[in-house]
Amino acid sequence: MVAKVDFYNGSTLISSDTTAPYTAIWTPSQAGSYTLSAIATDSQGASSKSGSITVVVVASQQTPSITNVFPSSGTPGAEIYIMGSNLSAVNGVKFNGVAASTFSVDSSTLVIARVPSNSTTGSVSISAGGGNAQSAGEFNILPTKNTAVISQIYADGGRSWGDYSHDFVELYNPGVVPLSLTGWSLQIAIPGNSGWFVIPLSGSIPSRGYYLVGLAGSNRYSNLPKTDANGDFDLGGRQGKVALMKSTSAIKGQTPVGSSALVDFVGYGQANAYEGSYAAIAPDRYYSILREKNADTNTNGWDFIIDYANPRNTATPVISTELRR
Ligand SMILES: [Ca+2]
Ligand SMILES: [Ca+2]
Repeated sequence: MVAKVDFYNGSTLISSDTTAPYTAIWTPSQAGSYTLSAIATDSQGASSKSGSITVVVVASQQTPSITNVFPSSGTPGAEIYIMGSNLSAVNGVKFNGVAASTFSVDSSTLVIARVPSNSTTGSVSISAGGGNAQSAGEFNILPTKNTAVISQIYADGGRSWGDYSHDFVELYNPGVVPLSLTGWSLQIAIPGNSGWFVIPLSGSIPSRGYYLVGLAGSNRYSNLPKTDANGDFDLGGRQGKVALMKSTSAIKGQTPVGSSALVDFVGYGQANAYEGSYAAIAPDRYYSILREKNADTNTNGWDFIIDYANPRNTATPVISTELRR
């Protein structure tokens, strides 16, 4: 005859019952997976253990709320903090009705979301099992800056001492969305030639990614990564000028500085024009000139360092840590 039944959560006693029917009431304090079992003891002291069952307890579906969106403005692709309460079960985030494809639930009080590329200014809303919530204020969508920089120049392609078969110019997009190059051009001035050579560009540069323009070199072999655009122009080793323009019209005069179509310009070595007060150092043999940290102070002499050539193209993986800057 059963005298007592002990009920357990794992090895922790929940309660004991000495009268039939033998029951226990248990309220878990938090969501999780629990293993429950019971041990019956008879009046002679003999006992028998039941099989165990596993119970998964889910969080109660409480109504979420938004107390703050930080910052209150940003460009598409920017990371935004949505703060509030009961956010653990958030399963959707929208910016003025446009779903954010990238978001993560950090805690019950914080969701981190990226502004979707096609959203417009308006309130931020979230959906969760327990309901929906909307921000009190509007989130301002800022225009994406359509900008890129000339990130690397290599001028000794195809020489017996050079590391690479072709000269190249590399571009970098510091933005958080891809940058379309439709209607843009790379323009090059070569010592001994008057005027500018125009290389129309197409396609786009990935967010925080690169774009490789192959130039003159030895056609007997090629060891550049796949180029994204090409022009058979030979960059000078001692001096040169390279301009990225939002136009395919050839630059007039010695310098594009001051042109509304100018995106970025580099004059190196003994070039007769450059950004700011000093020309960049000239590249040499195995070496490229590279834009340090891809930053642009608009003085070429401050921005470029000389180092081993390292051509990168649109397929070069974006370093994921850069996304968390
Ligand atoms: Ca060259
Ligand atoms: Ca610049």
